[in-house]
Amino acid sequence: MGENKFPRGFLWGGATSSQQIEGATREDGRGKSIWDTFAAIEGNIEDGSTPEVACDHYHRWREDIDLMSGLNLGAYRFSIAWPRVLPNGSGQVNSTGLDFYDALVDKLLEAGIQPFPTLYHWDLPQSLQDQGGWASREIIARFVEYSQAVTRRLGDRVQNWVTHNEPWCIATLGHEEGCHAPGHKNPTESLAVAHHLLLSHGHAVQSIRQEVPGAQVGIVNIHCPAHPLTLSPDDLNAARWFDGFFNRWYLDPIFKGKYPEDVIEDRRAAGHLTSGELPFVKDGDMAIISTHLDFLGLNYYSRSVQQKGPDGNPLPHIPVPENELTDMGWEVFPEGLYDSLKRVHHDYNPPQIYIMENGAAYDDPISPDGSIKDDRRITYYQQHLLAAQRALLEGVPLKGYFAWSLLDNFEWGLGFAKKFGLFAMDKTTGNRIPKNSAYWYGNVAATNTVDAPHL
Ligand code: IFM
Repeated sequence: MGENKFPRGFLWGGATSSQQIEGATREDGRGKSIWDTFAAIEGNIEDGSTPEVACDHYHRWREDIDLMSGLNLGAYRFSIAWPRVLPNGSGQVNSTGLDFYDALVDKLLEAGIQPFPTLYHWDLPQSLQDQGGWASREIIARFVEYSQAVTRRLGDRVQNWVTHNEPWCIATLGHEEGCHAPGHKNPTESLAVAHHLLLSHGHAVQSIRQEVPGAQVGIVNIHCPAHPLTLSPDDLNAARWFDGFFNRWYLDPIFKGKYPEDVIEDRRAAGHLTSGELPFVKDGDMAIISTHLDFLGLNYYSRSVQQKGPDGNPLPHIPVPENELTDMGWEVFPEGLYDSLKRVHHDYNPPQIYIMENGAAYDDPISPDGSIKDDRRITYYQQHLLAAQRALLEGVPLKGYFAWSLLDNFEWGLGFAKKFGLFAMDKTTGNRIPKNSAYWYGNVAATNTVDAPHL
């Protein structure tokens, strides 16, 4: 492997999700999702936008695959909208909804692009939320039913499957902080939600393997290294707390079959649990959650610097002024990707790892010559890829990298104001406009080499 060269067969991909790009939320029998509901409530989405049209990918998907071919991509990570497949969450399958993914998969394969579908990237059917959503144990059977409907249709062509995207975000942002759908602020509920997500993941892994012989199955977790602001015992404890709450609460059950004791104690001390027992865990659950995986998808954006706050609890996030921040307010910290890969490999040893999301939000204008000079995004990608390559050279079984995101899209509670795309989208025409980072990334994929950007 040359200095900046990646191994032969390394997969270069782009990533998106259904609710963020598809639009067509009322077409062809699609049911309502919790994000349709959440976005319709005034004040929930910072720029007042909704995902009703989004990037209109539901109609422009052929063109979007052509964009990926133009970038020499070998893989595409997208998600399937549960409400398109089962408009009521369960029961009658909407075959027109599945037709969309069927055609998408065929065209991807024709273009030599491996499909990496994610079953759940946050767009729960509203009717299931009305029955308790992820807080109810009933949802597990519904998720398996949904995963069967999808794998029975696509499993003859799709080998790589992801169950959930970022359970931490679903549990914490959606059920503890309330800034994501369904907008609940209930820490006790969020713990049950996390457990039901993990348990539904374990059941779905088993079901996917039954339906798709030879399937490669994984889950995608967001990973965020926690660093203490100072080496004081309080700050060190704050960093331990954050790491437990964000990373280990998900990785320990999946790979070790148990929840971390220190986090259980943190939650009990905070009053989120009445005792050191987890009331939602039943006999046999942990064995199902820790069903062997073929790969772990790791999403990385930034680190978190932790400090004990005035009330004794860790402060949520300390920006480090000397480092650059992206438009999300997230510190650019490429070493954190190297550390995350090494840590996950060392502590959990998944057989294969894919970086399933990595990227940066920056808003760069269209220049008079029509180009979008997003140099900061190119530098971000370059530095993170070099950090990933360093981990690879040191033995981490990293198999591929998916840039987040192919297109500027609906960035959840922040609407369309935060732009992660390799392609921008003209608001009026919906036309895709390549940014300079798209050309740069296309060259990385073509040469399997991370060149220094010429800025
Ligand atoms: O846009 C999101 C994506 O849906 C999940 N991971 C983080 C991205 C950036 O916030």
